[in-house]
Amino acid sequence: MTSPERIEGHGGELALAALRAYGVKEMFTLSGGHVFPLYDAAHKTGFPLYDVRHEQSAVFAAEAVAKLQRRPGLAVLTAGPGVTNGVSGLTSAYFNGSPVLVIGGRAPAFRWGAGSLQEIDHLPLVAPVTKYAATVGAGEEIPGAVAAALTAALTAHRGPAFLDLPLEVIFSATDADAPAAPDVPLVEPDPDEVARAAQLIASAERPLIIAGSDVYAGDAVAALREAAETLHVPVFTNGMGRGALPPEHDLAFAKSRRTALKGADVIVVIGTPLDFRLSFGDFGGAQVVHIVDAPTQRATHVTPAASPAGDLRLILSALADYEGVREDHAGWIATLRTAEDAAKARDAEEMAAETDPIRPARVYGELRKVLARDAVTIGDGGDFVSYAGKYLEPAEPGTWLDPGPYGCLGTGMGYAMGARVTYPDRQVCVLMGDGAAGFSLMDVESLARQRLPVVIVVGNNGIWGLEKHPMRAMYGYDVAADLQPELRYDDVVKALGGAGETVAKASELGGALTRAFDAGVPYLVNVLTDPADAYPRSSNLA
Ligand SMILES: Cc1ncc(C[n+]2csc(CCOP(=O)(O)OP(=O)(O)O)c2C)c(N)n1
Ligand SMILES: [Mg+2]
Repeated sequence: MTSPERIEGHGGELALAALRAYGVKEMFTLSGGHVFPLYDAAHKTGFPLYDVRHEQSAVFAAEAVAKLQRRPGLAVLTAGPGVTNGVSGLTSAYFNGSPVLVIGGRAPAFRWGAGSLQEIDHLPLVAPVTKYAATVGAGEEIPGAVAAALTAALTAHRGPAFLDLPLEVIFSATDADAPAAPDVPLVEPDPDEVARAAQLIASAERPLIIAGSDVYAGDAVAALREAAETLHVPVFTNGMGRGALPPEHDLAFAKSRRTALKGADVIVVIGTPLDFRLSFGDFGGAQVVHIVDAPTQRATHVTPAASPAGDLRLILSALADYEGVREDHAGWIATLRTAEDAAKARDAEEMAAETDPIRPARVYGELRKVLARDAVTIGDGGDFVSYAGKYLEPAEPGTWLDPGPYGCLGTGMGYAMGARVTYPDRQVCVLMGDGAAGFSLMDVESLARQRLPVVIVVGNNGIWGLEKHPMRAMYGYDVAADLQPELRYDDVVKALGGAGETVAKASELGGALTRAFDAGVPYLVNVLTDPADAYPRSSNLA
């Protein structure tokens, strides 16, 4: 450092100084010479660095950190194949609105086109799935570029950003202006649109809230609760919104969704798109209020009755302060509670059922007995994860990680790494299909070597269940949908430095799960589940 206003060093040092200023606390990476200066900067300053066996896990780990902690997550990927291997992770972050920054190495600019190793222009590949993508042309531009990329990533609607640093830029020493303190703009909602939404909700007879990931990402969980309580509106959740109201809250609902959607006259969708998960915003006769964190998130395929766009805390606090006439919706809430209780009783039976082979419901019944309230659960798979969504009830916000609407298999070990780094002392549990396991299980080696214990529960039905059953229903036969039955994924984990066991009897699940959480190393419980069991769904394409 020359003075408080100027910093000097090689490109890696300048980048890391700016990254720190924006709250980045660790780097996820897989080795590559093009990015050595970033490692050098981290090594010399004790900045935590975690490495993986496939770049997608680095990006997923960065995304988990970003999702859970509401701050930027960083993945550093080498030029060319390192970056292209990270594209599915970037795309998932784009769909999830996660503030992930990928810094790529890049072949040298001074001989661009001459055929350097791993030479490709990354920008056209990543531009459609990032909010900001740029190549940094000179060392002194690095802090400014990092600040611009992270400002874009952190500004609602949040999302990933990408920078690449040509070889001579990242390796050369220079000096530059020190990064300024982050200044992330707040998106101000239109007060008239907020008032219109409040009036619609307050005067509805049977209103209903569906709160999604941006409520957590926008740190608006408390404001959501206040708005729901003062306006007396039942709340359903999806994605990172799950757990926003504790399950025992009078207004928290999960199982009576069908009754609620059928009966509601006003449906308030907050912080989640009107996509396939919400019948594309078509709820029959009900009016829709769509509350989003930025104007870009407004649906273009439907016209809601009102659609306030802006900082969700501001919008939800304004709803909570509504002073007009408010209904108590007591009859409507009681109707839903009756449906909810009946569904819960059915679930409880399924979760206790003693079947041979084991059905997924029982796995979750046993898991619920050993999971702590603040446990982080991660879903990576098909039907097995749909069941996790149905039977697990996150008790606290920010404890449930699913892949989001992009639906990318393979998040498992990366998300687990990000969750473990975030919460060194909590339970971290990955619910994994046996098919999904193939994408990231090698990264158990990364977890074991870096002493990052997690529990992995595999629903091992020997098939790509979510594809096999629909294909059979559609064609009467299936192809490319079988996996090796009863494969010992626990032995794979043992070979990689973890531990595990196979469970074929329901009565043995409890003991295995207890051992898994006590193990202190990555531990895989390989549960042989019923291949005949298919998750009931209306639309079967995934
Ligand atoms: C990267 C990727 N490839 C393929 C798919 C399509 N897909 C969605 S679910 C699924 C089956 C998952 O099988 P498994 O993990 O074994 O879970 P199961 O349905 O058997 O419980 C597949 C192949 C996808 N979503 N993402
Ligand atoms: Mg399977």
